Amino acid sequence: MTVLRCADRALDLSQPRIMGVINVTPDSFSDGGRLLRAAPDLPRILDTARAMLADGAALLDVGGESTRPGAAEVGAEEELRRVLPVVERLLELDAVISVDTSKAAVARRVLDAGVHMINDVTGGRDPALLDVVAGTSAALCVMHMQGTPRTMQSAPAYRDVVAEVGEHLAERVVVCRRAGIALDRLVVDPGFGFGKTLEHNLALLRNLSRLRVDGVAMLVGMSRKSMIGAVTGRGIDSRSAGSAAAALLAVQRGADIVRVHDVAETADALRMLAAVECADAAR
Ligand code: HH2
Repeated sequence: MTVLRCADRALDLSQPRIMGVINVTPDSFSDGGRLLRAAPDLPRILDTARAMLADGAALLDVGGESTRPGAAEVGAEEELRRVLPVVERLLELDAVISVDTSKAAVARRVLDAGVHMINDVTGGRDPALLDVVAGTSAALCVMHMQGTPRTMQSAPAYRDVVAEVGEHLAERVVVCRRAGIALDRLVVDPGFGFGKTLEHNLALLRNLSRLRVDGVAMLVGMSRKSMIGAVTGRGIDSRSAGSAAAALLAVQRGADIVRVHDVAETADALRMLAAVECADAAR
């Protein structure tokens, strides 16, 4: 997989890519309420997005519903009220614009508006969402989650987390292909923190290369999550170094795209990796 087809954009994956997180929610775990007042704060969102691109992001992921453990569910109308005006503006920028949604109705409206990718944390559980994406040439990210955001952290349990998540991702790829979405439009994601304990998350990161599905891009999101807090002992606002280290470890183990809040720090970490690998290749 060297190119991910995302509607009219082609994302070159011969080098790792950074996806910047734009949460237009009142309650996201790390940045809720920053970009949404009574309505989306469009000037501030555009400034944030431009800064992320200048810092090295190639994709921007816009979310209108928090998926943090126990988060309240949001209706499609409210989700669209939050994300649609935002994506309409972000589409002016030179980036792959993704929308983080599990609702077919939301996906349809934002794809009509021109977004390049749908990021579904339920991994395409709703066949209607797969049909909507299949009817376009946009990309789709399918993530693994045990349970639902409301229940997922109550008692996550696996026989063998690496094998089970790997099997699930391979199965979702088959389902997506049957629905009519080609391999070069698909992205898989092990879903760090979604129905996983710290030990599960660390095992997945350690064995990330085993989770790859042939011919399919891989995305990971660990940025600022509780696994970083548990390892470093730091609060949400002080997890950028731990998050950049986790992104680096993921790229070394085969991730193509890292979904992060702190783009500049992540880009520096990946620059260091590229410099070392280039020097290695030249020897
Ligand atoms: N994590 C979050 C949201 N969406 N999508 C993918 N593909 N992978 C992830 O790991 C992932 C995701 C949670 O992070 P965040 O968006 O910062 O928080 P919230 O869900 O509270 O808005």
